[in-house]
Amino acid sequence: MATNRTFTMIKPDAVANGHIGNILAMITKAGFKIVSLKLTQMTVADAKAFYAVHAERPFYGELVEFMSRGPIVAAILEKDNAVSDFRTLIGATNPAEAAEGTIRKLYATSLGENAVHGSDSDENAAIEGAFHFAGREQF
Ligand code: 3AN
Repeated sequence: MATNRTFTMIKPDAVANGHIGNILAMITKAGFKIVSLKLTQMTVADAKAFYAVHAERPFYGELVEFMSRGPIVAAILEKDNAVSDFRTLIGATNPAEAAEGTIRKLYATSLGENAVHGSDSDENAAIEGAFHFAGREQF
């Protein structure tokens, strides 16, 4: 059954480059309600666990190093069709291929450092949200 929540992170590149406010504004203007939100930093162990699904990929080490190198903004977002609509709002994984007006087109710097994460399924949205937020932090 489709749910109406997705999980996102504003990644260390976009936080370091001062884009938190603009990205949150794009998210809320697109109709997403923020139901959980925090500035946090993943340890290397956290990033390894979060991206365990990519453990066999050649970019895993680089991804873990990048995602743990500085603060991120973690958030759970609510909207009808949240997972799919949020993937549309952020654009393609590679910013060079991202559509005009998408968050990655505007703020991502490279394929590896692509500004934002968006869950790829309802199941992963629930797992990823629970990874970062206790039940009492989900409104
Ligand atoms: P998406 O974030 O669009 O769902 P995934 O799940 O394929 O993309 O990849 C997860 C993350 O791994 C990406 N956001 C990106 O930071 C990184 N990544 C994906 N493919 C590559 C690659 N070929 N080289 C370096 N990093 C990559």
